[in-house]
Amino acid sequence: MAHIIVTGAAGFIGSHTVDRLLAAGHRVTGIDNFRTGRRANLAGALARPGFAFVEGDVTEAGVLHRVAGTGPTDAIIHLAALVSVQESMNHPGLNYSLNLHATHLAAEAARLHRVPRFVFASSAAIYGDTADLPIREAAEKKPISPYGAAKLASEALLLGHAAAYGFVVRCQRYFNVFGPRQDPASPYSGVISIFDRRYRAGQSVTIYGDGRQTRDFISVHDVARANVIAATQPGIASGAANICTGRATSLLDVVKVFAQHYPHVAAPAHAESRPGDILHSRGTPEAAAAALGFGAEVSVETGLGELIRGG
Ligand code: UD2
Repeated sequence: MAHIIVTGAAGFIGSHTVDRLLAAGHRVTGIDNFRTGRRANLAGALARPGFAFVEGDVTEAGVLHRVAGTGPTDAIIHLAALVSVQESMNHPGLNYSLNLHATHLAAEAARLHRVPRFVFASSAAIYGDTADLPIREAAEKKPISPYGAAKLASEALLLGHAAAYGFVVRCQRYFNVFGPRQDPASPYSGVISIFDRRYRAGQSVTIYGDGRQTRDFISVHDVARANVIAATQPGIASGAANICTGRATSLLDVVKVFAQHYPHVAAPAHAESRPGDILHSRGTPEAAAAALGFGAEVSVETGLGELIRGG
């Protein structure tokens, strides 16, 4: 049984990661300031004896330091972040505080308290808009947003710390994550969370463009499993890997699944493509398989079915 600190524990990916760690018998200390995370996401975890929760802001020096100083910690899973690319465009300074400075503070907590493992929520956004698909880890990194830039800078910071101070860092480059608890609040939220909310309300969805654009949609259950492996499996070395399925799913395919479940909802409307929207994104899953023994197991159809049934 390990003790793991999870930052951003009340968030979409954080809360699923916490649930999976607890189910595997680990002890978890979760940190969140509820900026975008929700207490309701931790309802299951808070009822379990292996879970402790600290309400706090990881951009404040001392918060993680204090938590890591309370006893031996086997890993930090750092998921707390400004999660919206659009918000990073509007507020780059806030983005660098949450997505880079907080990484530095978390890395320092790992160094000072001799935490042997560190798992970081990186993103496919570090690659930018590449036409060279599927995206390999060695591809050129050309972020096109403050969000992508901060994630890329955080990777460099962490891998430098890992090499200098002798702990293991895994940078998890998530592709398009979907599943229960994803927040559909903004027009720039993940498309599946927006579609789910609208179909539930009996409202038709809007497809920007012809719907043939594709993404590498990965279930949050697979992402949480990848985090647990990276944090707890023995014999893992530092590095970065795509956390993806390697498969392309079009928006039309996604809508087809929703339409089967909601036959009475009107057909989607089409609108102009979003400026700056990329047509296709898909990653190579081989590096995660080699480094972590991880492969996605939940198909988009299965994951969507679970989401739609209320999961
Ligand atoms: C964005 C972010 C990515 C991540 C992801 C959420 C960028 C560069 N990347 O990527 O980092 O946060 O969102 O999983 O911003 N769409 C519709 N109708 C809608 C909403 C979206 O057709 O109501 C389209 C959208 O124009 C795009 C596709 O669906 O072509 C996927 O959109 P998304 O925002 O879920 O994901 P993505 O890959 O653009």
